[in-house]
Parts: sequence; C-alpha cells; structure tokens
Amino acid sequence: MSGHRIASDLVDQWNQKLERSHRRDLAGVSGILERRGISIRGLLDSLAGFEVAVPSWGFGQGGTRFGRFPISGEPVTLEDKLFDAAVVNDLARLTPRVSLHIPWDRPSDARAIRRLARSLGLGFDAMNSNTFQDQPGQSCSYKFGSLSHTDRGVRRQAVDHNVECIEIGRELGSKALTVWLADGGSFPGQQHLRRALDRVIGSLQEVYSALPGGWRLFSEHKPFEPGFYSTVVQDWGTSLMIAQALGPKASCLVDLGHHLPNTNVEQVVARLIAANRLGGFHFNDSKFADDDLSAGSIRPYQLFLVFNELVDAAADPVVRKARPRHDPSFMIDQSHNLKDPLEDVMLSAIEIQRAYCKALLVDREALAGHQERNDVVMAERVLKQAYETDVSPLLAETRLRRGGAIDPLVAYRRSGYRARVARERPVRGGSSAGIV
Ligand SMILES: [Mn+2]
Repeated sequence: MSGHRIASDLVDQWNQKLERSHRRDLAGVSGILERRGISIRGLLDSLAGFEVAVPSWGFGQGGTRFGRFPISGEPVTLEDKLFDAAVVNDLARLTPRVSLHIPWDRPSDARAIRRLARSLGLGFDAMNSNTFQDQPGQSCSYKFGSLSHTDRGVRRQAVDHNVECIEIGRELGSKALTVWLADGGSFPGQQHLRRALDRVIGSLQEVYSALPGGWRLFSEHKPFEPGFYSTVVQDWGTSLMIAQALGPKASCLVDLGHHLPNTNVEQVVARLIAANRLGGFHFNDSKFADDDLSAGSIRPYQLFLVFNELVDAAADPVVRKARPRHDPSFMIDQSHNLKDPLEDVMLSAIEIQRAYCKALLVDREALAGHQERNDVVMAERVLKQAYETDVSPLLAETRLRRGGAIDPLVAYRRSGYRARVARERPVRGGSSAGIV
C-alpha cells in the first residue's frame, strides 16, 4: 500500500504563484457574465454543489482487447486506488466518491476500507457487478449469458453475485447498484429475443427485492459488444422497460459511449427525464463506438447539450414535483492505453464540470421565447453564446474555494506523485483492465 498524499502547503504555494493572474481572469469573465445579467455568486454556489464519482477501475492503465501497456506506479490494491482517488480529489475538489467494481475491488475488510476512505475524504458511489467474466472457482459459466441465461442455475449464480455486491456496498456506505450485462447473441437464432429479456427482468426482480431502503438500481444499456448480433439490454427503450417492470427504485443509466453512431444522446436523456427514470450517467467520449475516451475530448458540444437538458429539467416545476425525485448520479467510466490515468480522471471530471457550468449560463427565458416564435437562429445563438464562454476561471475559483489547486495538472506533475508510487508499487501484468 502506498500511502502518499500531496501536501496542502505545496498546493498553497503553487496557488500563490498563480493567484494574481487567476484574479484578473476571473474579473474578466465576471464582467462578461454580469453584463448578461448572470449572478456570479449564484453560479459559484451551483458549482460548489456539483460532484462526479470516479471509477476504481480508471486508475490502472486500461487496455484494448489487443493489448495493455502498463505504466509505472499503477495501483495494485484497492487501498492504492483510494490513495490515487484522494490525490485527484485533493487537487480538483470535485470527485469525493469512488465507484467500485466487484470482484476486482472486493474488500477483504469492508469496515477498514470505509475507514481509510473516510480518512482520505472519500466515500463510495454505485457498486458495479460483473457477470461478464467467469471468476476462478465459480460453478457456472457466463459464456452464454448471466441474468438472461436459459439455465436457472446460471441465473441464480448471477443474481447471488448482484446481491453480494449490494451487501458489500451496504457495508461501505454505497446507495446504488449498477447492472451492465454482456448478455446477448452473436448470431441470428442463437437466442430467443423476447424470452431473453423476460429472463433478465425476472432475475433483476430478485435483485431488486434485495435492495435496502434508500438504495437505487441502475440499468445500463449498450447496443453491441461483446454480442455482435443482439444485446439483451441494447438501448434506452429496453432499459426503460426494465426499470418500469422493477419499480420506483430502478432507473436507467446512460453511458455516453453506449450508443450507435450519431444517436442524439441529449434527446435520450430528455426522454428518460420525461419518463422520470433517468438514474445517472457514465461519462466518457467516443468517436466510433464504445471507445472509452476522455469525457469532452471528442464531442464537447454534445456533453454541453446533455447538461443543458439536465439544468433545464432541474428548473422545471413538473420534474421537481415528480416522485421519485429527479436526482441523477454522475460517474466517470473511461479508460484507455495512452494517458496517465490519474491525470485523465482529473481532467475529465473538470470537463464534465465545465459542461455543467456552461449549461448554467443558458438564458432559459430567452431560449423559451425563441422556441415559441420558431426563431431557429436566435434559439441556437442562445445555446452557442453559453457554450462559447470560457468558464475556466470560474472552475478554478471553485477549486480554490474548496482548498484545491488553481492548476491541478501542473500541481500533480510537480508533486512527483507518480514517481514516488512507482518506487513502491510492483509492476502489474499485461492483462486487460476490463472496461464496461
Ligand atoms: Mn459504463
């Protein structure tokens, strides 16, 4: 276990060097926004309440199915991952919760892990089950499915695993379970399309009945891979059918990369809000399919438009009155071969916060008026004006007020953290990190 943190007095020293230019930049954007009638104080208050959860599996170097190129100092244990998560949160002050994956992160002593996390200023977000890989010693194989399997024994094993994830999560203080299934087929005729879904719903009803009070179950869809012909939970429509069949504690999780090319993801989000079943997000970005690239790296405008729907819904009295309460969870789910994972998670969280901040700048009254009058150009201009505003100084100010770094990337690199943990953590093998 590598118990390093970045000393707060070092962060203060680096902040002092940057503070004068930061103040000038903040005054610049504040002037622009005040002329538009936007309250800087209100904006900073909204930003202060915004958080994103980080994935425990995002701190190791990811891979593709062709290979993995480990970097030095990768976390080996769950404790290592928590220390890495603490560094990200200490610098960016945006990611105080970690989303765990079972069995990759099964704690040997859940109470000790919870204590360690608390001492690092961290808590736990949704638990993620795994029935897409066979684990050593398990009696049944998931080769032909898990919760949808034709064999009752396989379904039983997959249900028991999900219930175990809930039990571990309860000990850690988590409040949600995310279920993503690799179940599906690669050839026509392999699977009865309707019965496969019936079996998934039946199995999930058993998992649902094991949810403690205050817990939520997120159903995550994905159009293809590993099944290349039919996936059982392939889109938001099927995911919504599942959530509605289960009950009010079940809702849909939107992984931004889990859509076919050119899908209007912000409209999917709007539909799930309308059905009052938007449970949360897995943020990432993609060019072609489920590429798991850094959030905001390929389609930042799409990310902004997703947040535009969320900010709009948060202010809508109809949505506010809905029960269960509209309160989506924000989580990062990404990994790849090239970047330092710690830097990638930190910068991605900031890109997500940036999209949220820009969505807060949208003049909703003006937009509604242009929509009513069918003034296409002016309506688009309202969105573009918000999107094109450089909000970086506002994000830096939010970090600074919470005790973080004005420039977290430079602070991280100057800290020498990666080199320090590289000396202490053994090099991991080349196996795939596994990304869902
Ligand atoms: Mn995901």
